[in-house]
Amino acid sequence: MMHTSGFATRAIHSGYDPESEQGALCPPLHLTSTFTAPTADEMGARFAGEVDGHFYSRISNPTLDLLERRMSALEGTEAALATASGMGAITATLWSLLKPGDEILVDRTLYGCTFAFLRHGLSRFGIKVRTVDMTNSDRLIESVNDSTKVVYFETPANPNMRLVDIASVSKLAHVHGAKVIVDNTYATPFLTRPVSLGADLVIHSATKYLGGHGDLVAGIVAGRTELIEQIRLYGLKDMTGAVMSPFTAMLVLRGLKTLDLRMQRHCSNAAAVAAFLKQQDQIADVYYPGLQDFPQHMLAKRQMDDFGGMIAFEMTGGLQAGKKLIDSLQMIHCAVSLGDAETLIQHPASMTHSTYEPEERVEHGIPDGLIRLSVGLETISDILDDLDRALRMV
Ligand code: 3LM
Repeated sequence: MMHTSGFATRAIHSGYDPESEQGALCPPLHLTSTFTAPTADEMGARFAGEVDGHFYSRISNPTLDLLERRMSALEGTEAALATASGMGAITATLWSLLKPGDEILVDRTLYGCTFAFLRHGLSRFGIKVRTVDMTNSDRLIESVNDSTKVVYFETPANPNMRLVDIASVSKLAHVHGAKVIVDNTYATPFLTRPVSLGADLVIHSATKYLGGHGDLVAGIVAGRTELIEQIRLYGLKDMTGAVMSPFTAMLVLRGLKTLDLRMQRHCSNAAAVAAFLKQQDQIADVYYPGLQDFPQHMLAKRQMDDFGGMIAFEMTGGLQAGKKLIDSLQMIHCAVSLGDAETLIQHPASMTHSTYEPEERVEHGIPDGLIRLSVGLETISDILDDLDRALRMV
């Protein structure tokens, strides 16, 4: 029943019946590392997976279970897995699905630490990492082949906002038997449900919009039960141990209750900020999928229910002007991370994407002058006033 309810209803109710917890409106927090069983046979059967039941919180915990059910209801997947961070979700997933000799094909632009993991993690262990511009379908067709086991991308991509067509990339990857993994952190399931468009797995940094209040670090993977259980039992339990704490799960559950409301405000505030930036002489380019002249505006309309809260832009005065702008803002803080109530601004080349070498940044579409803005939930006139005042000082 719940899977067919509206998005906000699922974010508030799905997977929890207060009657099962003495009527408690809010689900209890299960702070326990281990679980007891009445007999040795029963505990053995739980370990063997012959019966349901918790036995240790690195494998499962009721508070995490609820978050996992709720995330699968929002992403429209059979199952989900909670992890200690977005990087925990990415590493547990990729360590589980790839072995030496396999190939992973990734999009040109990725979050800095994801890129660093491919280099310092997977590549060092005999997994071939290949990069392609997934916005170019001819290049993509040439690049996928039968050794490709995983196709991995972000849409919109952090930090430059490029979009990847989930349906067409999934179709092509599946011809070669590759699994498609989409990092849906920027869009959230409120805007895009990658599995409904053909992807196999969805990854989130729940630190961002899902938590939504800048008070936690967390990750999620969602997809088919068979894949999620493989990631839980190998990537998470044995390889990374990147388990979410029940405290964090409770905070993410609280955040999810307002995801629908918050995303609406993030989107309307960001649309207004993008339109404002577009009119400023000191700004050369604004990258926001909702702008009519955004190169992939039509794809954004097909694949996203609205255009999100993230903006990237370049100033006519280049990096120095961008830094001056950041330093001149009063309400808007200079900080990495995104999706919080507070509007945040940062410089990808020296911060979130400093894991790329300078020449790699050019190749991967991250110009030195690019500035990233995570538009928050403040009163829109205050955000615009702060930007306007700071732009006059540049
Ligand atoms: C950032 N991003 O400011 P955690 N996938 C995407 C992300 O943006 C991130 C992760 C995964 C930022 C973090 S940079 C030092 C701060 C698209 C994180 C990783 O492990 O939960 O941080 O998620 O862009």
